[in-house]
Amino acid sequence: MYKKCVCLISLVFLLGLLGMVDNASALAVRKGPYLIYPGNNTQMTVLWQLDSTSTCTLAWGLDTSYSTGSANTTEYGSDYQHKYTITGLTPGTKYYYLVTAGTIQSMGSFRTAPAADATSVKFLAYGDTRSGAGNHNSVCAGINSAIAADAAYQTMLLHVGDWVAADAEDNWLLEYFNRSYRVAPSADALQTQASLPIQGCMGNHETVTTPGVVYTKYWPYPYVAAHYWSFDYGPVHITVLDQYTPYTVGSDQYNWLVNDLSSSTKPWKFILLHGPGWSAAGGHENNTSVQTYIQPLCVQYGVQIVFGGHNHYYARAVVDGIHHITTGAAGAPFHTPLSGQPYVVVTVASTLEFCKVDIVGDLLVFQAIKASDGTVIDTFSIEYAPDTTPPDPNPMEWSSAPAAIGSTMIAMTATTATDTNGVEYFFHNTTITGHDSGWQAGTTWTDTNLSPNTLYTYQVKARDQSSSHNETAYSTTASETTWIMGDLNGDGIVDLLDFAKFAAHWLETGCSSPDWCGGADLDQPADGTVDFYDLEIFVEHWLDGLIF
Ligand SMILES: [Ca+2]
Ligand SMILES: [Ca+2]
Ligand SMILES: [Ca+2]
Ligand SMILES: [Fe+2]
Repeated sequence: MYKKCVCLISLVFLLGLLGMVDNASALAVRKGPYLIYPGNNTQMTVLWQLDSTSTCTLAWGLDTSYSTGSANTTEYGSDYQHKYTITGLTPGTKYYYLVTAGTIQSMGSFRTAPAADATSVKFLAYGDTRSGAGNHNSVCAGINSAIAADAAYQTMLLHVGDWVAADAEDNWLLEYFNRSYRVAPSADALQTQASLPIQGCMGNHETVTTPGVVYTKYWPYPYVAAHYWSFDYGPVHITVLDQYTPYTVGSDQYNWLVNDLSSSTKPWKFILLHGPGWSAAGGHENNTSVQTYIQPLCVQYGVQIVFGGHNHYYARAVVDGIHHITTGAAGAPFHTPLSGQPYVVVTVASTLEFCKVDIVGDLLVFQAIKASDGTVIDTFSIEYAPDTTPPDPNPMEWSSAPAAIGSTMIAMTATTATDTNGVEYFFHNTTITGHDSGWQAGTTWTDTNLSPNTLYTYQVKARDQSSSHNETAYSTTASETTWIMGDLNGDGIVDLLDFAKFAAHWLETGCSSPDWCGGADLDQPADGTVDFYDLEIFVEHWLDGLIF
């Protein structure tokens, strides 16, 4: 009994000692440092994860003296994660940073996003890294070589999703953030992650196990909702979609997308999603929701490229001038593309690859690159033709000048204008405020709730639906007087002809704007019924307009 106790106590003591030794020596970096571009060109977010608690220091600067600034960080959440957004940086500038955790030092560098008015930019894209950590590491070796050959590619790396096989801790640890691959002489994936903000979307594999939970933990992008968001990068606007949250017409994501694309004034617009609308099958079929809901918006709002993956090869389809890229060969087991698929112009099977985009002013050059040797496996260019001309005619013209159609209504029609990017019209009541049409698609507009027997003046203008919204000059002004109260036929006198019309609507209900039961619902505001209240007003105005 005594012996047993001693043994147990010794064992417990020994275990405790081991634990202490373990705690003291085992501080290690589990992930990162890696980067997220938070959408502001004077900022960069640096993230890393340790395996135990430690206060860390992040220092940064224009060289490896890291002398511009520094900050201490403490972990957030419950899993030894650290995250710090450096602010006050100069756009388009390379910075070096150093993370110090205990005796461990991890270095990296990044380039801030270009100035908002920059006209040139380069960036990279890849996807479907998934369970092939070794393959992923090889692709990163190719990416690192591309940056070594042209430092201007140290900007950002888009990821089209399927980062891991399943959204579980072990997958993220052993797959995307795997630290054991050491393709000589360095760990290439770690170097890529420490050098480029990775701007990604969610793939279907990130919905496996815990849908998006661990994904969001390691990639806390500035989501608008669910996992969709957007950001500007120099002359580029990138919209990141979440295909595992509804995006059908009328859904929150769809409405956000319409607003996002229509309000961006950037010349270059790209969409990042996982499952492409047009690809070469052999793995997954085309995503018909992208075809139905996303493609029309690409046409309408001038999206030039949709980046996708899901199929593990490179492919390009061109539909109505929009390039649908499948860049899904950065790690996962290859699929074999089928030939003869609609709109597909290029497929490259069984080659680890990534994409390079090089924009100089109005010219974009795209290259798909074989990761192992830098060979160009596909290339195309897009010339951006900015819309600088307003619709025709300019100034805008009247098709039908404003004409009263009641004592409270004036209707008018603009000439149908033409523009390659579509036209919207704006009718302006210059007499009183609050009576403009707002931008509308139709050429006809009726101004309502006006005062009887009052002169109103109007102008109309048009604009195109390009991102620059070029406007025509206003038309000539045109004026019109509303009919006098009780004059239901507009001949200027309240007489028996009007009474006949009034009687025809007698006791009618459900009168509504703009007609108000032929104008017989006279009370102000009209109550929807032609009754004694209206008759009283009609009688009050009997023979108004008659000149004695
Ligand atoms: Ca135009
Ligand atoms: Ca009349
Ligand atoms: Ca009434
Ligand atoms: Fe996928």
